[in-house]
Amino acid sequence: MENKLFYLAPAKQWTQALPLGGGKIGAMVFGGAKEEKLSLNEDTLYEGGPANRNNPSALENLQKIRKLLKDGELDEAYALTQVSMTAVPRYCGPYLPLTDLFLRSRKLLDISDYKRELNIRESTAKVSFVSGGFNYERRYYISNPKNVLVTELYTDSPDGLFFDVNLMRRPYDPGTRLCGHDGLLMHGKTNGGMDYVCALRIKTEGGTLTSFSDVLRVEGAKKATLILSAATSFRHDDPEKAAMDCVNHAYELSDALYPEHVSDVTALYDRMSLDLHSDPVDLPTDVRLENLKKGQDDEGMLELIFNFGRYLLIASSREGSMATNLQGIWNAEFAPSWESIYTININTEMNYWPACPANLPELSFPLFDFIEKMVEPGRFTAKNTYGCLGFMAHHNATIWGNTAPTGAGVFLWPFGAAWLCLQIWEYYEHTLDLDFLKTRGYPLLREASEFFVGHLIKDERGYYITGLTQSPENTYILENGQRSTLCPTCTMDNGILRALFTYTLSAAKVLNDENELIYAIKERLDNLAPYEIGSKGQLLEWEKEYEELEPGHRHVSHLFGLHPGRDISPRTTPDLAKACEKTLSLRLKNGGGHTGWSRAWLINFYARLMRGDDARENLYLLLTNSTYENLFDKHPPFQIDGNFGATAAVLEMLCQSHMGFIDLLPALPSKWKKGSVRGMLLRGGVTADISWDEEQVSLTLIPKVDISTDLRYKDDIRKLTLKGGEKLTLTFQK
Ligand code: FUC
Repeated sequence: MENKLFYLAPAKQWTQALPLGGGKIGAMVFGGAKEEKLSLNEDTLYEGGPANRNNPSALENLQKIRKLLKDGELDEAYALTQVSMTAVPRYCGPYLPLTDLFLRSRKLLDISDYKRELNIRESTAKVSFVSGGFNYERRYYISNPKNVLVTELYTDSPDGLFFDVNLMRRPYDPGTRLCGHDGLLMHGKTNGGMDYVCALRIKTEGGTLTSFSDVLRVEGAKKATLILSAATSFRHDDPEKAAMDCVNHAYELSDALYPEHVSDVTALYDRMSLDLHSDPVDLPTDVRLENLKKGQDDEGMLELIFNFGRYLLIASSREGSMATNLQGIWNAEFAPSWESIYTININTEMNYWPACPANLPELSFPLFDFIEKMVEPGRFTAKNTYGCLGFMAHHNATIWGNTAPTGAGVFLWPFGAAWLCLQIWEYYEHTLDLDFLKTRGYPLLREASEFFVGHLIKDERGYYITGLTQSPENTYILENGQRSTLCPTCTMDNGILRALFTYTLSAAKVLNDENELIYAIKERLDNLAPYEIGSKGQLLEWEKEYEELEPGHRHVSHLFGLHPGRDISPRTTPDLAKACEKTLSLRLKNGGGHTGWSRAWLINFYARLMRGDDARENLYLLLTNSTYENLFDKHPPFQIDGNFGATAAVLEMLCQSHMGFIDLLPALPSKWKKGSVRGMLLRGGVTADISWDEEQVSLTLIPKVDISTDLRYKDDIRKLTLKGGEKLTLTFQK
């Protein structure tokens, strides 16, 4: 069980620093002995606001653009979308850093025995070193229940601790002032008008606490505790009060804070565990990563990257927090790549792939809150851009639920809300939370489907298509040389529509909802184009076989039906599964999998194709090519989706339940001779513990309610009737 990252030197770069998160507050701990820096975030601090960016010319040009695309006039179609459909203004404001906390130690001598570690089970960072023959220790954590970052400093030196603290962040340092005799308060305002506040208080044992204009100075204390919180006007009318209240409350609690924090996070983290029976390796994490690059096997690192994804979700997606953006909640740049907002043509969805199977289903709620934020703007866009009912979103969104087509190149993709809504059904299937489905989930699914009922048109083959879409984010080339990402239809459209319609209909059945809309959804579902196989044996990405501009493109959108969709499986559609294998090998041959998230998706594909050795090999490639020293996923730059995608993929390798039966160890790599996974959550509300060695596989299932299901291990198929709350253990010969 690998639950620790450790290093023998402070971080020099942000991607070496240790991430901490309490859902709303995020911190990156650099760990310098003499100069410590914590790079801070607050999850609502974004530039911009809830603007209506829908292009008023969109609707009147929609049919023209559809016709141009149908006629192969790709350049003209593209030019018209650029002026008539793209959002005004085109881009959304970025997610912003909050500030940095600096802690400058004084009177330290030479430093030795330095260690910096992150315990991901307890969500706690530690720094320790020796100076002048005495021990110095720091402990850092972010309490979700109290919404505070706590930094505790301790020394056994009889002289005590000497350090200065301030909050400062160039280039837009909003300015900090003193607050009382032991506090600092930083106020700022974004260009969009959002107020933000960071508040800090220091508590000391012994010594003195003095202040300069924007600096607190501790001298001679045996122990010191820094308590910090932050808030913005996105959530609070009075962010200063909100932040100060959290700090003051935590200040009074002192010793009770840490145990509360540990039980809060371990209650989530300990729900499951993975053991690959790896040999223990007592080397720093960065050294282990280097060893992997030299070709060494270290399955412990696979355990660690798996657990790290669970850790990051617990740290960044908690009740009442924002949904995780491209960087979760961690961002140090004022102009981050892709604004570090929500790219919803795979990235945000991937963030939530592990939530249910890793037995953290309730961590999906920030995503559901986010989808609900999109409903009003998404109805407006549906009506004013497409002339349809329902709600929809394009490929980008902000915390204000922007649904207008953002950006210039790849924006006109109408499936953002549809794909996000699939998590609703995943959540319901894993938890059987009927109340949620009825009051929140189903209305969203139904309205997302309603948009497409109105929006789809029939093509000459008699199939429903959108008539204006893209296969994210690949470019096809016509024989006349015109090229575009825009197209009348593509394979991914049908994959998402099949999933959306099927889940909506399943939910309607559970809730006994039957009406005209439900019949219409069914009719659309029955008239979607089938999958096609191309001349190379590959799954076609578009309705015809076109030349692709980038045959190694990082997106593999047409394989949506294999994962996360459920149309294709080696168990039920072996020919299509073969075509998916071929597609993957073509992509990889042409340089595919080069971004972290793309590699993570490949691993999920291989798991669904039941190719365990390929899945494992790609996990190693993710670690060697696309992982920073602090284990953050590397696009580059840092993008968190690959972390979450990797965790989800490991679970897909061990047990699947998406095809209506339990598929035990479907993609077990041959090198994983012995191992176990405990506490995995399957669809049907079943918790599974699996262990295996070279002779035998053992499975224990605990269902929430009575259910009947088929269970499959290789070709051994059994019918099971499970009693709610009762354990059933089965064994199989390996
Ligand atoms: C999509 C991807 C990019 C990147 C961006 C945030 O556009 O194609 O690789 O992940 O989202």
